[in-house]
Amino acid sequence: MSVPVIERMQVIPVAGYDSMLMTLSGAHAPCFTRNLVILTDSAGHTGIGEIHGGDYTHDGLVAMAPLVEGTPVSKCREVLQRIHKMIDPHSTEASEGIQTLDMAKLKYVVRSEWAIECAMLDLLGQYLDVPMCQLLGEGQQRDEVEVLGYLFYVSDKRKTPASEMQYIDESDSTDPWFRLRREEILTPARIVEEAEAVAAKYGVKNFKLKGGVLRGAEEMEAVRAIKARFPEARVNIDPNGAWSLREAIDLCKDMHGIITYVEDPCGPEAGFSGREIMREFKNATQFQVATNMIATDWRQFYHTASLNACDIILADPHFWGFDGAIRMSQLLEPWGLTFGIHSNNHFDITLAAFAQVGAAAVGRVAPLDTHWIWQDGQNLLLDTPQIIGGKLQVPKKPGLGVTLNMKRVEEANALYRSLPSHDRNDATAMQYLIPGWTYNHKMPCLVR
Ligand code: GKR
Ligand code: MG
Repeated sequence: MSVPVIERMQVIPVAGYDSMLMTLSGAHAPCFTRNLVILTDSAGHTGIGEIHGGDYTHDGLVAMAPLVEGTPVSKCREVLQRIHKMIDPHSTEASEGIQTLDMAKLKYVVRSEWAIECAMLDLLGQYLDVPMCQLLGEGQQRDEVEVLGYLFYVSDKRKTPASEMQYIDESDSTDPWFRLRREEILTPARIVEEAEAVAAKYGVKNFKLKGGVLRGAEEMEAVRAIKARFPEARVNIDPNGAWSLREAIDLCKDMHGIITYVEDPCGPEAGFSGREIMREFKNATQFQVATNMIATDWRQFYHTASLNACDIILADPHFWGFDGAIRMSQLLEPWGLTFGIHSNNHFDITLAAFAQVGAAAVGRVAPLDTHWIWQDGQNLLLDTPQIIGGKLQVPKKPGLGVTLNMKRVEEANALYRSLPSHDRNDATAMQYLIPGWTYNHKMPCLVR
């Protein structure tokens, strides 16, 4: 039988609803955006991929379509090679990465072609009748993948004008987590309630608190409160590099036994890169550190590894590619370092993709990040992978192992088209909380 050929590539931008989640960059807007790639092959199969939203990524994908259509599903690597010849993957736009969490630079770190890689691996897996994880690295290592409970501070959406910022309301939901996730959560006691609700719903055993919102000492109180409530949990805090080296050391030095590892505690300062500063933080505190900021491509990773500046690399497949993320796990394993995955807001197609990558990663795998708990219910799939007992279930069907719900995709596309802007902007909502607020990568967003 001849290998099926990709007949059509559709790029469908979509949007979903979000809470007023707080980070160093400001406050999440009421909606987030993503781009879907849908490939159809001559055997009648559909391959899907999901990646970050925004016009830059969308337009890049549309320009790549002629390099994909007409190709046999077995030629994924050849297609990616053609794309890389066209777009120069080593362009300097991405070289600063997101060391300072500058959201305007995220679109250079995210590489559209990895959505095509995902959709092609989906088709190839269906053709060969194996799950995608069997096609990656050394094949499937596990059939469920631990995820962490990704906790955020949440601001009161009623402080923004409903006419302009229509945050989702779930106050009449019968699900306690669904109700809570749309309310204000700004104190240690409320963060503990959040952790309890997430643990009750998904069975997660470990937590990450997104910091960079309040003063570091207040965030440490929240971390202590989580650990007191869940003594067995691995608790991690991620201020996205908001603290100076001195502050980070002061804040963390007495937290051994409470924090398991720290994610991007500090970043570039005084002429030193985030990699050098993280190394000094490690020297001073002996804490393990994780990153999705100082190593977002192989060139940055070279310097990170040379300095031994990081112990846990959160290799988002949307930054590194699917093959690239698994290659990272293969590199880290013999060095005794740990692999993990970073996330931004996403739909359940990415959840399925994380399940496949998490299933194929070798060596030590940290519980994966996922924002899905904030989006759960807005499913674009008929068969959304489930998180049970804190473990994401790896789909058993071939390829990505999931099926699109086209009606939901059309609705999410209509929502996208109704938005005034498609790019992430965390400043607008923030300016309703603090008039005139502007981003400062060294100041927690509610500290002005
Ligand atoms: O989605 O707001 C967010 C996160 O803060 C995101 O921007 C970060 O990139 O979650 C990410 C992280 O772990 O640094
Ligand atoms: Mg992070």
